[in-house]
Amino acid sequence: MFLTCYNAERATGKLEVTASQADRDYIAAVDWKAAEKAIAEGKGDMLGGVKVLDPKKVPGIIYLMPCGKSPHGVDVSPDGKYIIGSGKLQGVTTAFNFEKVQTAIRNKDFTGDEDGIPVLKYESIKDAEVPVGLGPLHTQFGPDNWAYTSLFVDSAVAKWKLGTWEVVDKAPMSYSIGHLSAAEGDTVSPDGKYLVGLNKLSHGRHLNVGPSQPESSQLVDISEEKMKLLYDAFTEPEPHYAVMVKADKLKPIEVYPKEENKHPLAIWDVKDAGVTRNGNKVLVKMVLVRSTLTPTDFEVNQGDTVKVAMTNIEQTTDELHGWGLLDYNINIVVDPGETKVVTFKADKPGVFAYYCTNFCSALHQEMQGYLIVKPKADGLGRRGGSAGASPRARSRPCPPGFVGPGPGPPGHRLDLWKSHRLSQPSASRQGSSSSRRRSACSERSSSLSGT
Ligand SMILES: [Cu+2]
Repeated sequence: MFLTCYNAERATGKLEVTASQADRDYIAAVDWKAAEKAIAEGKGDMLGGVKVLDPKKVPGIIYLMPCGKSPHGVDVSPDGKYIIGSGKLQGVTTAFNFEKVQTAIRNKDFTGDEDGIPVLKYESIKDAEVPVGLGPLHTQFGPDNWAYTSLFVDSAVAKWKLGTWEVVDKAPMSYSIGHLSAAEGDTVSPDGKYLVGLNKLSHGRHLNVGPSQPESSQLVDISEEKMKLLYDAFTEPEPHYAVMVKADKLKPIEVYPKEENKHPLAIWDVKDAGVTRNGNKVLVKMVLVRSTLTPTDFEVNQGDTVKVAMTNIEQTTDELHGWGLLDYNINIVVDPGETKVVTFKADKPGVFAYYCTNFCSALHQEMQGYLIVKPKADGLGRRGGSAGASPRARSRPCPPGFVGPGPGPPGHRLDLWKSHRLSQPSASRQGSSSSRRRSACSERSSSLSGT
């Protein structure tokens, strides 16, 4: 197993100076089978509860291969013959020969040690320094001994051949490239055909939308002698070690099978949905299925601890549902066949909409309900009621566009609230809770009819 290591100086302080004193950093070659054997033989010291092998006490488990300063990646060729690594600011990448590494270890061909770890002689283990270009970071592989190295400083990908060490082509990247991913290029049988250059710094390639710049990646055709840029796409920031595999290798499950859901709070029938109270703890078992969240509303008392266990009983591919309760900063997604639980303290009184936050059908927006949190005491010192289906549930005074009152931002979908705010005179917003509710209803219907 190989890994890069840098700051061989163990320097601190001004690293631009202090960590650049030595000629080389290292690639560490770990004989993990020897390490495994040492552990089996009872070697190793317990450090903070973890068993650690000290190379000084257990020789033969790790060796250092000298490498250009500040190396980034280290990659092994598909046939296992070569180890490729280089300094981040070099103009060459080094191909080390694995057989030569093993021979050097056997012959104790060392130039010294670092904290008891033997350093192999560079000249004895390298096969070639390949002039790929400036800033080589990572190497991926194709069929027929082709290798592809990302060049951070040159902003390019170099194509070269293992064995002959000939650099045959360079594909410019429109940004500083970091990692790269060739089709199955990290396996013993690379597929060739495609390569993706993964961005490190896009340097204004895209429209500036703020301090954080969009990141991009570029798809390159590597099926022919000359590489060809095919496509430029956006990507998540800082992509690392992406792997490209053939689509037919992917066999994910499409839903969580009902029979495998052993969640103690899972329910599969709307008749089992409901609300139970134990002291000030309220448990809501909820069913999520197109196009209803059951129960469609429930009441709790201010201060209650509310646990909502929701089961998405769909067994249809891609039929995810969400449960958003905006005013309590809750928004979770439940996959088909999955049960998820959310617990919160109902500390804000009012009526709050909860709704499906994952588009699921034509009635997706209608898939919503209401949490009613009764205030601790009204103006006359009377306390709110107990948990259960609300009276409103039995005789709905409002259409689904109902806007809840409440002291904070109204418990409502943002789009509806926007239309509400735009058209409602401020005076009516200061009326009583019930008049606000009524005006919100009429407001909603008028805004609906107006659109
Ligand atoms: Cu839904």
